[in-house]
Amino acid sequence: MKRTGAQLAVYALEQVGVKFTFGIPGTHTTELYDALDLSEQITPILVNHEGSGAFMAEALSRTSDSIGTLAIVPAAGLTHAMSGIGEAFLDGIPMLVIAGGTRTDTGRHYQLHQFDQVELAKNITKAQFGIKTHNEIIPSIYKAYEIATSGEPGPVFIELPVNLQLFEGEVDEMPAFVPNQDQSQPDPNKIREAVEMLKKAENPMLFVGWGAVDASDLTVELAEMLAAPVATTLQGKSAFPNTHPLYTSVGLGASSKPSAQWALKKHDMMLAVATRFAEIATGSYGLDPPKNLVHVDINSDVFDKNFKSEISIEGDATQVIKAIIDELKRDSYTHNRSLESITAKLKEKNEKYFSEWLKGKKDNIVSPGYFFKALKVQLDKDAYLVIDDGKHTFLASELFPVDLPRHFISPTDFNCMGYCVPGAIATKLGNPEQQVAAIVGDGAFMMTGLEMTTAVNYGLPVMFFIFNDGELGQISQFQKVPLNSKTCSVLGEINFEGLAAGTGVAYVKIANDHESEKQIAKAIDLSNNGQPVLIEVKIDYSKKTMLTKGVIKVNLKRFPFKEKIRFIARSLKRHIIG
Ligand SMILES: Cc1ncc(C[n+]2csc(CCOP(=O)(O)OP(=O)(O)O)c2C)c(N)n1
Ligand SMILES: [Mg+2]
Repeated sequence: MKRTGAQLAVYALEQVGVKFTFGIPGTHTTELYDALDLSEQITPILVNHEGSGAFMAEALSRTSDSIGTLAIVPAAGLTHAMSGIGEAFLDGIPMLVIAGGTRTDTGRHYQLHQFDQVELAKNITKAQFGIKTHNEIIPSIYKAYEIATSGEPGPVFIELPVNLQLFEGEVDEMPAFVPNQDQSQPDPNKIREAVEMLKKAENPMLFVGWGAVDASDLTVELAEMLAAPVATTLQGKSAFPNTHPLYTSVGLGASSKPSAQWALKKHDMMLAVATRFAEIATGSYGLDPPKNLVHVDINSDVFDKNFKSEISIEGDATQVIKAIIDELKRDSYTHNRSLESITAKLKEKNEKYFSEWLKGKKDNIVSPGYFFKALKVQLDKDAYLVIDDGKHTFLASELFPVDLPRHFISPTDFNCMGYCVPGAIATKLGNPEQQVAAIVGDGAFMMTGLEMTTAVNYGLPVMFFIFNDGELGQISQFQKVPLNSKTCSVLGEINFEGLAAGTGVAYVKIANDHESEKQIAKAIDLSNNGQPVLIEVKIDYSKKTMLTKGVIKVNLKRFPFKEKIRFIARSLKRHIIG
């Protein structure tokens, strides 16, 4: 049968369940875009910048059941998109990146956008496909989807040359997509060993990451069977209900909340699932090696990288946790700890920590504690929170409890500013019935904030809360004490009301603590009535988060003695003499 390459590609994308593509068309993708437009299943979404498009694809994969997909022009589209592809690559998020390719049938050189894209994509995607014939298109997209969604998921790159898209070619068949059912099981001997260790432990603790996000119910069951406190990574914050009495904090070590520090101090055995003990999760590796570590991950590369494990189990989080629960049940295991005293201690520590953020309402600025309290009370229980990277990230992670899996997302290990506005738009696209609140710093907002026009164009009533401190706050705070300067971390004046008007979103301002509740209610009301809304929050960043305190503490401690003296002397000199 004869089909154009564009038709074949769209057929394959439909078969693997794609619902949206993100990107900007160019001469190398107009046929693809036309075929996408004719699809009843797929809607191609126009973005302002492919970097935003990639953040959108990433966020759609995180918060919905269809895979985030890019449709971009060769080279320039790919280099722009790399920020979001990097997020997906380091956080294990499935994504399909379809780029047009220059003509392969003319023998011409120095074509527009001509570049070795496959080579460019190598360090930032799980696999790359440079398609050469019509017959390769469907099988390549199926294979790409399988790679993107299996093992540790990730982005996969596909180059589709423009001549294949444009012209008809003969294909042998149009096969339907049949998902690979192969599910390798975790090693039963290792499960047994882990169970023996859990049974012997006096104070086990769980630490879970994003890879366990769909195992939340099982993790709750296991934590309750063990009476074990639970901490999560930042990506994995929603992998365990934050209002559960056994939940402690995001992070492990000096940068985690006091409840997690208490549990860590007491633990004599740790079951870590789907975490790499990366820098953010551990607050710059600010903890002693976990005791009797059982490390579970789908990617065996992560074992023994940062902390040595006693037992490592390669496998999917859901399967491994289920297998452990089944074995414990078979042994009729019951713990002999006092669940009440453990949960009472965690409650006391968590409540005390939160109360430190509520030290009296201010008249001229917004305190993070009152803000997040009011936001939590007023948002629906199934609202999504999308965060960017900065000081606001850690405030949200410490002060806003999230109970439903995948309902809190943030750019974490690749840590790319600019994620939030596009990420929130895609989250709303994938979840039109749920509220979506974006929490973004003023600096990060300046990177991709104009994408609010996409929310307007597609009728997506996201609430964009901008924490306006006039600075790149997370960085300026680290400059202030040691350097007594804020080099390149003070932003110019930004007229957010003007930006709202210019992009067609509603505008609400929160200037002090007395206004928080009323203005949040107003924003939610506007959003519930179909209006995207920018909420400017005059935020008070004077109080440090645990993350900040912990990172400063552990890093300074590690400085060589002479360097420590030099830093302290320089700081004193700059603060005294200037
Ligand atoms: C693409 C990119 N550039 C620079 C950084 C370094 N960085 C991390 S947080 C931060 C400050 C963010 O400022 P803002 O968005 O205003 O958030 P705030 O910290 O003030 O809440 C910077 C510059 C980064 N993570 N990503
Ligand atoms: Mg800021």
